Amino acid sequence: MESTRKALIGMVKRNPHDHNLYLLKLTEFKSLVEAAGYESCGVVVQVRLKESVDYVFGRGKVEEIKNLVEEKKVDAFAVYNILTSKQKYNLENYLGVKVLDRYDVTLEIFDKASTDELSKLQIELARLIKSYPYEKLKASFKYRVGREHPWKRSSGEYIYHSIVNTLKRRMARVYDELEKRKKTRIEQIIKRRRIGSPIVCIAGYYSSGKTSLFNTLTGLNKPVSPKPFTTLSSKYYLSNRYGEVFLVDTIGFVHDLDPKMLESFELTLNDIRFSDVVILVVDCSDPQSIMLFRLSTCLDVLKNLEVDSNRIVVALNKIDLLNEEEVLNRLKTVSDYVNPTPVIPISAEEKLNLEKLMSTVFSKLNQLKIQQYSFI
Ligand SMILES: Nc1nc2c(ncn2[C@@H]2O[C@H](COP(=O)(O)OP(=O)(O)OP(=O)(O)O)[C@@H](O)[C@H]2O)c(=O)[nH]1
Ligand SMILES: [Mg+2]
Repeated sequence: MESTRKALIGMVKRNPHDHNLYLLKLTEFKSLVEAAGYESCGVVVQVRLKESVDYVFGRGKVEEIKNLVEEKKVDAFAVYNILTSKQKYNLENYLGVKVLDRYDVTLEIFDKASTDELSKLQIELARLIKSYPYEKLKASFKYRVGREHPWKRSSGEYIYHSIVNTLKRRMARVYDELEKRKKTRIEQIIKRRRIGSPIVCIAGYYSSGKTSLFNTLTGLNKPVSPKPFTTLSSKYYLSNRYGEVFLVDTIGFVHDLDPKMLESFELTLNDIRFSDVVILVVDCSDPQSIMLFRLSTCLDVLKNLEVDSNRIVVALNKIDLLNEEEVLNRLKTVSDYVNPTPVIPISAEEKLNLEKLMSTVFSKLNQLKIQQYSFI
C-alpha cells in the first residue's frame, strides 16, 4: 500500500479585505492536496499585497515555514499560489523538501487517475509547459552557464543546452500529436452532427456526480468515485432512452485552474464547447457557500468556453442526501443565482426526477432549433 506523505500547506493572501473567499479556496486546496496522496499537517497564510519575487512569502515567513517543515517532518510544501520557476527553485533549495503549487497538485491527481493515452498526452503537455522554465533555471544553476568562462562555451553549457533542447523537442512532439488528434476529434464531432442527433454534454465541478448521471441515463457502468478527477477523457454514447441524443461525460472543473493547464486540455474541453446543450451538474449536498463557490467557477469556465447561458440546464444533484425543506431552499438559492436558466432537482444514484430533467433538455433543444431556423 502507498504510504501517506505529509504536506504543509501555504498561501499568500493578497486581498486584506477578503475574509471568506480565501478560506473556501484553502479548504478546496486542502482536499486536492489530500487527493494527491498527502496528509495535510498545517496551514500557513501570509497577507501581502504583493507576492515576494524570490520566495512568494516574505523572508520572515519563509523562516517560520522552514521551522515548521523541520518540526513536522513534512515531505512537501504545497503552495496555493502559482509559483514562478525562481520562487519554486528558491523555496525548494531553502526548505530542503519538494515544493508544489496548485498546478503541480492538480497534475499529480491527474497522473494517478489517468489510464488512457489521450489524457496521458494532455497531462504530459501540461507538465512540460509548466516545468520547462523551471528545469531550464535548475540546469543553468547546476551547470553554471556563462559563469566559468563567459567568453567561451564550457562543457557544462553543452550539457545545459542538450537538456533544454531535449525538453523542447519532446514538447513539440507531444504538441504535434495532440494537434493531429484534435483534428480527428473535430471531424468525429462533425460526423456525429451529420447523423442529426443533438449532442448533450454533462459538465460540472469534480465529484458532482456527472458520471453517475451519465451511467443512469445510458445504462453504462463507467467508473464513479468520491475522489476528484475520476473521469479525465470524454465518453460519448448515442442514447435512445429519452429521445435520440449523444450524451457526453466530461472532465470535472476546478477553481482557479491555470490557463496553461486549460490549453493542454483543449481537446477534451472542445467536447463541451461543441455540444448543443450542457447539463451542468451541481452537488447540492455541499455546504451552501461551497456549492455557490463551485457553481460560480463552473459558470465562469462555461463562459470561457463560449457556452451561452441559454444552452445550459442545471441538474441539482444528490437531493437524496437532503430533506425536503433543504432541497427547496437549495433550489431557490440556485434558481435565483442562475435565473433564467432552468434548475431541476435530481438524484443520479436514486434515479429521481430524471424524466423531468431530460424533458427540460429536449424542450431546450427544440427552442434552440427554432431560434436557429429563425436566423435563416
Ligand atoms: N448520495 C448520492 N451520491 C451521489 C449521487 N451522484 C453521485 N454520487 C456520489 O458522488 C461521488 C462522485 O460521483 P461521480 O459520478 O464519480 O462524480 P463525477 O462528477 O463524475 O466526478 P469526476 O469524474 O471526478 O469529476 C461518488 O461517490 C458517487 O457515488 C447522488 O445522486 N446521490
Ligand atoms: Mg466522472
